Amino acid sequence: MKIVLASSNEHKVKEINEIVNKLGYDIEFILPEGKFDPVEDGNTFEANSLIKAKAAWELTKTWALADDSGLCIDSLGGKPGIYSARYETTPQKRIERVLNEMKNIENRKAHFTCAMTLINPKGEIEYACNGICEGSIAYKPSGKNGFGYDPIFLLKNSDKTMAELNDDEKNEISHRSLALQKVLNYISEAHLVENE
Ligand code: ITT
Repeated sequence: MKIVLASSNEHKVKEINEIVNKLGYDIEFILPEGKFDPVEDGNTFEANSLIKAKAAWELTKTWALADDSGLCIDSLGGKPGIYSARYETTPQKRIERVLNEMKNIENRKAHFTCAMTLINPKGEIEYACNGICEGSIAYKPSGKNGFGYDPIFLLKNSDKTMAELNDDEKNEISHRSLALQKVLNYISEAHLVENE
């Protein structure tokens, strides 16, 4: 089974295909051909996830899954939140902005969240869910793996950042992985594809 991932983020599709392969599902996620950049003007992760899933379905008229995700920091009132990808112009600058805004703040509690929406070939919402990964904001970046805010996201009950985990370790605990496992369970239980 092929599912279009409503995204232009190659890190996401790589992570998602690794998780699917590890769990033994006969599913391949592929990015839409050409430029995929729908206007994400929703007020929530769920709304933007639906916008992206519908845009991918419009292009392909086939199964489409969207992942809208981001970093929410308690002391910043949930920011960068839905603006995570647009908080600054480069990943490096986004990290610097967060560290600057958190400079004198003691409560560093934060979480990654991921809202997934699966659309069927008729263009209907087949399934939607969320995944959350709890942690806190480090005082400085560390680690080279992953992407985005991973180098400043300290995992709960650990002294490691998300970027210090290898791919398998991240995929065991990430917000994306937790949401994706719910989607895969749904696909399997609805017999849309057989689990190998
Ligand atoms: P698409 O919309 O094309 O899927 P995007 O990167 O713009 O790609 P989002 O709108 O969902 O995706 O924004 C997610 C941003 O949140 C992403 O660019 C990162 O900055 C951050 N983010 C999401 N998941 C992350 C993860 O696992 N590790 C680190 N940062 C993450």
